[in-house]
Amino acid sequence: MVFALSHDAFVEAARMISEARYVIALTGSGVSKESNIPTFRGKDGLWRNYDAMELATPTAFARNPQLVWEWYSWRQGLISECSPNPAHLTLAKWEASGLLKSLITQNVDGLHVRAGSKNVQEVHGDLWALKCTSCTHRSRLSSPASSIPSCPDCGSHLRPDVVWFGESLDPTVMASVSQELEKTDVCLVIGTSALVQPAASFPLVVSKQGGSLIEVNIEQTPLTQFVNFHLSGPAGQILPRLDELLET
Ligand code: BJW
Ligand code: ZN
Repeated sequence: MVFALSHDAFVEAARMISEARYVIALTGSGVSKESNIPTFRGKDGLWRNYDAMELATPTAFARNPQLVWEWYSWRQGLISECSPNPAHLTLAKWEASGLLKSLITQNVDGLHVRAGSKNVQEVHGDLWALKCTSCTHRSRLSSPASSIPSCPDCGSHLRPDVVWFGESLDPTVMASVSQELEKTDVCLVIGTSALVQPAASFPLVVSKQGGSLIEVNIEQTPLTQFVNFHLSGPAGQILPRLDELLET
């Protein structure tokens, strides 16, 4: 593992990216921090003030749908006021230029898509998508829900189409992710604590098949010991700096 404290380490990481055959990125909530969206854990994280088990589980929703919806509505309002930051924009630029083949995100904020990324796997769902708790109805919100939305087909509660603890990730999305991981020789891991499974294991799949990992984070994570480069700092500064080096 190499900590990028020197210009040389950045140059080496940029070289690794430019010489790779198939580069992908895995992002977490830290990539949206500079867009003013709180992360989950750590200082000022969402779960410093809210208990995850009260909010991000199917049991919590069944017990108190009003409370869970209030939390999601608050986050929808917050996110609708935020814009993609230089980290999202750099990843979109790299995809457009062919450098980045795909993006796997744990985020439900939609900022990668708003930044222009096209090949995005939103493995934990989408904050604006809705699904019925009883039938197969699916729809989308265009503005924050002020109260619990009802299903137009059966009248049951609608819930955000996100992945809560104890729920499986969409098998179609997981199949696409597996295909991407198989092809990958360099994986950028940006702004995730690498604590939540199965996403935390995606980079390990890449490293076990001989690929390389470049981590971008303001802190070390359980993954840091396995990475080739740990670029320490805010993603909105580190990714544009790498981009400058890739252009020279
Ligand atoms: C910056 C920065 C800046 C800040 N620049 N960096 C195996 C072992 C143990 C447990 C399990 C296991 N397999 C499954 C589990 C259970 C569970 C799990 O992983 N638990 C662990 C916590 C122990 N996983 C599940 O339940 C998953 N389902 C599953 O596996 O199904 C099969 C199964 C079911 C039942 C039993 C067994 C298997 C589902 C997980 C769903 C996670 N859902 C959430 C909520 C989504 C909806 C919503 O948003 O409301 O997803 S939880 C939350 O955590 C959210 C995030 O996507 C996810 C990851 O968080 P993330 O993005 O990493 O954020 P943080 O805050 O943790 O970290 C931010 C990072 O950014 C930090 O490192 C900062 O330093 C950094 N940072 N500013 C760069 N400017
Ligand atoms: Zn329904």
